[in-house]
Amino acid sequence: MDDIFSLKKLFLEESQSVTSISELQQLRIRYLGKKGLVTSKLKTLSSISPELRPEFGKAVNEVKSFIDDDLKKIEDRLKEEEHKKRILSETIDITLPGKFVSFGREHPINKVLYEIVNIFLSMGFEVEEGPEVELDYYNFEALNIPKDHPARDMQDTFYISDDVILRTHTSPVQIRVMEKRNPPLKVIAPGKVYRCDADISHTPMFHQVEGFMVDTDIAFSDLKGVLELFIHSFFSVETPVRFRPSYFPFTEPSAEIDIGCNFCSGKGCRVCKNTGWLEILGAGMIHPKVFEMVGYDTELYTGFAFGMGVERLTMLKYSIDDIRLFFENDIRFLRQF
Ligand code: 2U9
Repeated sequence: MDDIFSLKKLFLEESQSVTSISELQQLRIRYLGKKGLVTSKLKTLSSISPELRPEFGKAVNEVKSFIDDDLKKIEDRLKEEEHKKRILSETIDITLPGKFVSFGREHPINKVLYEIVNIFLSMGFEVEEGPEVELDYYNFEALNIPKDHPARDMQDTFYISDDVILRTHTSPVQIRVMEKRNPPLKVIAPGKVYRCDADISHTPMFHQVEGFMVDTDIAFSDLKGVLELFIHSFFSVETPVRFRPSYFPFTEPSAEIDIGCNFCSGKGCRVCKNTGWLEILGAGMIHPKVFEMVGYDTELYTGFAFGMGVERLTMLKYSIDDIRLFFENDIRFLRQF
């Protein structure tokens, strides 16, 4: 009987130091488990003399239910403590500043590219795209660019192989369109182009929007009207426009189009090299040789074509003096547009 009372005393001592559910589990096994201290006492019941057995049995069962009850109480207390601890650790300090979420935004080049495309869409042009890795035939040959033209030089064009290159303009898109479809056509070709060049105003990859219109009686005046309308929508209705004679192998006659310098209002400055004018577009009437290459009747059809560099237009619109800023991915620069 003394053993039983000291077992209860031992339990009371040991249960004091329990601080977690897993320790409590160990304690339960130690006392009430199959080979536990209390269970082994119950197993000795048969070896006790019949007169003492009821009293002994009663005492062991009392200690057993005492330990059982106490274990439950400790378990409730530990669970309550753990719950409180968790609530405390999960407390949110609503006075702390929120986490900063950084949003991306449209790149200024894409923004201006879509702006240009939308102006032409509003004039009824369609958008066509084509491959950036292009055949020499579509990029040069079909555009009446002769074999000895400087643009064909290794210095200016990225060659993949003898007859495969990275397109140097989006003009091959228009050749492909003309090969597939017949006039009337009113198409723009926006996209990336590649030229072996790098300085303050040139990068090896840049964006162009080219366009063309072909029908039975397209005149130079149509070209003039469309491009003036474009310039006045893109810059402002006040912007002065000037057509200047030029030369391209794929157009005849050809012109370069200038706008009044918006840095000095035409007075002459460093940006316009004291001319008061800035070149923004190239254009002309599509050369009959180009029509012949795609099998169009040159007696029946005429057309105009034009081309512009998106980086250059963006630089002029936002007074940016170094093209490389577009490709450095400095978020402080990109955020301004
Ligand atoms: C076809 C026929 C003719 C497209 C044209 C230009 C003039 C031009 C430059 C502007 C700045 C290229 O990005 S830039 O360096 N482009 O000056 N482009 S006419 O003429 C075509 C196109 C397709 C079938």
